[in-house]
Amino acid sequence: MALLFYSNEDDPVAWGGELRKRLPDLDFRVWPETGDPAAIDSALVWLPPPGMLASLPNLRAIFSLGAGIDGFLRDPSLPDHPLCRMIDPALTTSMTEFVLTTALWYHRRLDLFAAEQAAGQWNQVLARPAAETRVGVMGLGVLGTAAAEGLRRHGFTVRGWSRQARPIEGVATFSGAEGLDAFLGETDILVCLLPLTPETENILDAGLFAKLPSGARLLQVGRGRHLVDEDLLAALDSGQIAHASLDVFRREPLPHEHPFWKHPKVRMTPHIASYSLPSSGADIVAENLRRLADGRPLLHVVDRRKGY
Ligand code: NDP
Ligand code: OXD
Repeated sequence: MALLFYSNEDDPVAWGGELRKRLPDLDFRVWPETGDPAAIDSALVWLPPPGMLASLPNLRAIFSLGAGIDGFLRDPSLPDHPLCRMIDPALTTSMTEFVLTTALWYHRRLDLFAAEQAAGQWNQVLARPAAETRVGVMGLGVLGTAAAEGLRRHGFTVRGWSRQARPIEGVATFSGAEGLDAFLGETDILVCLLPLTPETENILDAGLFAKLPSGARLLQVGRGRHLVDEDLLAALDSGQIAHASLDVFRREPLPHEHPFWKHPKVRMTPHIASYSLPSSGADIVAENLRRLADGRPLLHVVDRRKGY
């Protein structure tokens, strides 16, 4: 049986090479050169066109090249086979780096100095110790926990919020709707690392911004549909949010007429906060292919009822 690869963002040659190092007999096929679709029993894919997976009659497992699987669940024809998320040390490390870099950027007031430079002003504002900056991470899963631990190691005061209670050493953790206000109330830099589900869609709205201390900063690395764009623009205008760093957007690439592009209090990156690497990500895919062949349970299967 064969593995089908599809992605517009990931390199099939690199992935095929790394997987064959681990599974020399692997029949690795790259869309659209699929050969007989009936020979394909697993798929390693990112943002496949709707209906593509349903067209494979003998498919038994779907492996996502990314951590967030909301795009898969939007396909009404998605077959009911195990859907496994990407858990890769490189993906986790690159997200921790990005969160830490951005938190440090805000902590050292580089947003302020960029604005002062644009205004031709020279003001020496010194940063307080990192422990006086409170960073709140929404979502304490694989990526959120690693980011919270990285922030704590650096000396920030770290808070975290999840659906169920997730204790993390040295981090003040909160959970559920009942814990959200207390979590937000003492968060100077808010990091969104939630999955996109019906419960989390539009969660970053005016009501949530109002619960943060005035002048809070936002790092949005979850999914574009977490954020109500107009509410962020209003919060930036009022100063309730002092600055926002956005890596994900409702439409990607973000259309050029969108006000975020030129907003002086917005810093954009093109959905690059983190990424998996074939050299490390192939370990988990190869392990799951072995498990599939042996009939053993697969790793990192998405709970479709929860949506992540
Ligand atoms: P996980 O599934 O490991 O963790 C998700 C976390 O979110 C869990 O702690 C979960 O709570 C929490 N959560 C889910 N729903 C709710 C809710 N309704 N209320 C409160 N907490 C909730 O995901 P990952 O850490 O692997 O990834 C998180 C997201 O990061 C991805 O889904 C994707 O959207 C985004 N991402 C962005 C990238 C980028 O480059 N910008 C790259 C990779 C991922 P609990 O622990 O209780 O289950
Ligand atoms: C992911 C992403 O979910 O890159 O892995 O957004």
